[in-house]
Order: sequence, then structure tokens, then C-alpha cells
Amino acid sequence: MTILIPILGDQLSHGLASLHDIARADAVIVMVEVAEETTYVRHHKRKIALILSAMRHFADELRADGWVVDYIRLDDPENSGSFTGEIARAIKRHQPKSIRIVEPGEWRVAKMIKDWAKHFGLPVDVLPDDRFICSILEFQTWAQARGDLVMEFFYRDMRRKTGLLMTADGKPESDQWNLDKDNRAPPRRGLDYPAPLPIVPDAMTRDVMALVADRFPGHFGRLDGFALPVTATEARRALHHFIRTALPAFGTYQDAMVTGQDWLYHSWLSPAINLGLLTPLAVAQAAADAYAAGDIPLNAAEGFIRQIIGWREYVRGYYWMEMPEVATANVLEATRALPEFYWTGHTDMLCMAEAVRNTRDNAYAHHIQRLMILGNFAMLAGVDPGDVADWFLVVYADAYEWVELPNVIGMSQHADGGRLATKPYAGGGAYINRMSDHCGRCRYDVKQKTGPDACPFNALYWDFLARHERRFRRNRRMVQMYANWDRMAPEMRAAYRASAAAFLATLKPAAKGWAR
Ligand code: FAD
Ligand code: DLZ
Ligand code: SF4
Repeated sequence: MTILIPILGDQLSHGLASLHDIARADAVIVMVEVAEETTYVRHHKRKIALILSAMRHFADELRADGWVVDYIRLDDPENSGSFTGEIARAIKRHQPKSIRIVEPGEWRVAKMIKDWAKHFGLPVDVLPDDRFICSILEFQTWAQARGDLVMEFFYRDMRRKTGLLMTADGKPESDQWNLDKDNRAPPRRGLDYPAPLPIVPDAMTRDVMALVADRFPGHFGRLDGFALPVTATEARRALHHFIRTALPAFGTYQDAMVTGQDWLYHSWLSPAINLGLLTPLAVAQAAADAYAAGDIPLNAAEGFIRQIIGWREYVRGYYWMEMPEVATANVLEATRALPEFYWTGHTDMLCMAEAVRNTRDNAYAHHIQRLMILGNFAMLAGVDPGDVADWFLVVYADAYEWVELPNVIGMSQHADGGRLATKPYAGGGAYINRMSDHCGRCRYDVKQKTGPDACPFNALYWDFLARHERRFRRNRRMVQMYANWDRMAPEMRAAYRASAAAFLATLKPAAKGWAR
């Protein structure tokens, strides 16, 4: 009798665990486009188009490979609109003896699947997602043994486990685990920024784009200019294009920001990796191979590999360990509504307007835009981290809760009290000025400390430190900042606080309904 194999929209890997050790004749694969997933938050139009197009391409590839695939489209009149409803209908059609599924990426969906055995009266076999390098259990064992979470030590274990950038005698390449100190160069004039691989949408993608335009007209973001890989073959081409054209400078300019340059030397591979079109190990191995071949310097290879086998695996382990409580964590008791300009881009702050424009046009912003502009501003302004998390989940083509939430709640908003990152990622105008070319073109003056023409990040930064003095003064990594605050004349401190209050009073909150 048949085994039903549901494959979710971010499980588009031919090596998926549920496809191992099973004869094609014994299996029916079910893939479903459902309103529940397209609208549990109002995802960016381009993200929906990406996922549905990649799902349709993947279903065709599975069929060509001999699998039976039962595929339900969003506009199917019988579509019940939910995973559980569609599995119920598929059970009626195929009368399976059991269900086999790879664990989902999100807690919300895992909770749903937990009820299936009882609900359907069938055995449900939930398999670990072995596309990740570190299993959920392995991470929990590691974290429990250590007591605290430090990404750097986790990363070293992943280097040992994979053998990436390790010498034969078990040492890190060039005797260095981490070359981050070489990776903080500001942008300079005369740099060439390679364009990502141009990918022209095929007829299937164009069909999906028309469906999305028709069905989700009020969702955030632009659909035109879609150029993301939707198959494993395209994703591999994008990976090799990146390695050849951008990776050599990736490390050095990893933290840089440049007006009008949306990708700089970043890979823009996260949507493909998160969908399963590329495995993280294959991506990291390709970078290690380029280093071994002498094509890229060590700081580029190490910096890039750290993001994939370090940060990406670490945030996933953190998510499953800290859910569901972390979703509502708010230790800084931030309550402000998200400002409207996160959706409209209408702000005089050029760094912010640029980051929102990139987000709207491409469903993308690179890491430093996400962390030190969009996230930093929200934290300094005291925006409710739940609102911030909703925004980040909606707007990026690579956003799934397992990766978005730790990055927002833990890394960028410090709302978990420092469990993920020991120090808040807070920065004033001087940091942004050093790492970008934005300030020279901005209507605000980055050198001015207070007043209506001063860069808002300056006063907000000191106001944030003052508001949270009790929590942060004893943090070893913030001693210097409080020493600077202490040295200021009381009038200066008061001026910073008044300037921050005046600026915050001008913020218009976003209308309800953008995200949910
Ligand atoms: P590159 O700079 O080329 O980096 C290479 C790869 O490393 C990425 O493709 C990604 O797979 C991985 N990576 C790098 N940093 C991280 C990280 N902190 N966490 C997990 N993986 C990482 N990433 C997502 O995939 N989805 C999200 O929803 C997401 N939300 C974020 C929210 C905030 C507030 C912040 C600060 C970061 C977030 N990130 C998220 C992490 C990171 O910003 C993106 O992975 C990266 O910008 C994707 O672009 P890229 O592929 O060009 O990355
Ligand atoms: C994000 C998303 C969207 C927009 N649509 C679908 C869909 O129609 N069908 C589907 O199987 N998956 C979709 N996804 C991805 C799921 O939300 C994702 O697989 C789960 O959240 C588990 O991570
Ligand atoms: Fe951003 Fe301030 Fe620079 Fe303007 S002056 S771009 S607001 S950091």
C-alpha cells in the first residue's frame, strides 16, 4: 500500500530524507499551494512567486525522475486552503497506509503535524531534516554541555565536523579559526560591484507572477525584475557565478554599504539555500574548493563559510531550543509601533530609505543593512520586537521563522536578554558613516550631535544607552560606551535625550494590516 509523502514549500531537495530508501511505486508525493501559507503573514509578492514557481518546477523534476506527484495549485477550486485540509483530501484520493514527512522548518507547522496521527488515524513518520549540518538534537546536546551559547565555539565544532578549511592534522587552515578582523573594510571609490547572475523568468515563473499579481495585489513589494533561481540547476549556476565574480572580495567588504548597490559582494543565495535548491554543505564546500584552488583569499572563504556552517546552523539550533517563548521575548520592554517608513520608504534618513528601497524592489537587503540600519534603528527607537519580527518575516524572500526570528529577536533587537548575542548591536551615525557612502548625501548631518538637523542615530544611540543603563552598564563589552557617557557634561546628556524625544515624537506609526 501507498505511503503519502508531503513535501513542503521549503523542502525542494532531491536528496530529501523522506525520498530515501523507498521505491517510487510505493509512494505518492503531495505538494500543495495553500492560502494558509501564502497569507499567515502577508509575504512580499516576490517571495510568494519564488516559492510557488520553485515548487512547480520541483514537482515537474520529480515526475521526470519517476515519482508520482499529486500537486494542488492555489487556484484549484477544490483547494481547502490549509496543509491539514489538503492532506485530508489526499488521504481520501490515495488511501495510504502511512504518512512520511521531513520535520518542517517552523514551529507553527510542526505543531500542526503533531496532530496528524490522531486526526487522520494513520502512522506519521517525521524524519530529521538532514540537509542541516547539525541536527536539532546535536545542537541541544552541545548547548546543554556548554551552559552558555557562543557562536564561535559552535562554529569551530562545525569546522571540525565537516573538515572545511581544516588541515590534515586537525588544525584550522593557516592556524586561524576566524579572520573577521580582516573583514571590516569600508567601501572605497573605484570598486567594481559584480551583478548577480541574470536569470530570465521562464513561462512557468511568468504564470506564477501573474497569479501573484492577481491574487495578492495589496502585499508589499515589487514583482517586476524577478531574477531569482527557481531550480537547483539555476541555483548552482548562481553559486558558481558568485564564487567567480564576488566571493574574492566578499570577506573584505562584508560590512560595507553603498548607495544604489544592492548586493555589493554578497551572494544572494539565501533564498535558494533556504528552499533546498542548494544544500548548505555543497555551498560551503564550493567556497572551500575555490580557496584550495587558489582562486579566493582565506578571509573570503572563511568569512563566507562561517556564515553558512556557523551562523545559519547556530540560529536554527537556537530557534528549536528557544521556541515558543522566544517569539514573544521583549526584555527591553519596547512598545513603540513600527514606523510607517518601514513600508513606504518615506524618510529623510538616506541609509534607511536605501535599505527599504532594496527590500521593496528585491525582497533583499544585505546583512549589514538588516542589522545596523533596519534592526538597529528599531531597537534604538524602542519598537515592539513582535512588530519588527513580523516585518522581517514578510519582506525578505529568504525569510522563514526558523532563521528570521533568532536574527531579529536575538541578534538585532536583543529582546532575548543576550542569550544569542552577548551585546546589543547598537550603533550611532559615526558607525554608519564609516561603513557607507550614505551620509554625505543625506539631508541630516552625521557630525551634528543634537537638534533637528543632526543625524537621528546619534541622539537615539545615547538615549538607548541611558534608557537601559541598569541592564547594560555591567556588560563587559559596553564599559567603554558608558565611560564615554559618564565623561559627558550633564547638559550634553540632557540635550541628547531631548533631541531623541523630539525625533521620536515625529514618527508616524504604520497602519495596521501590512503584515497580518
Ligand atoms: P551572504 O552575505 O552572501 O552570506 C552567505 C550566506 O550565509 C547567506 O546566504 C545565508 O545562508 C548565511 N547567513 C549569513 N548570515 C546569516 C545569519 N545571521 N543567519 C543565518 N544565515 C546567515 N537570513 C535568512 O536566510 N532569512 C532571514 O529571514 C533572515 N533575517 C534576518 C534578519 C535580521 C534582523 C538580520 C540581522 C539577519 C537576517 N538574516 C536572515 C541573515 C542574513 O542577513 C541573510 O542570510 C543574508 O543577508 C542573506 O543574503 P546573502 O545570501 O547575500 O548572504
Ligand atoms: C512560505 C510559503 C508560501 C508563501 N507558500 C507555500 C505553499 O503554498 N505551500 C507550501 O508547501 N509552502 C509554502 N510556503 C513555505 C512554508 O510556509 C514552509 O514550508 C513552512 O513554513 C515550514 O517551514
Ligand atoms: Fe543615516 Fe544619519 Fe548618515 Fe543620514 S546622516 S545616512 S540618517 S547615518
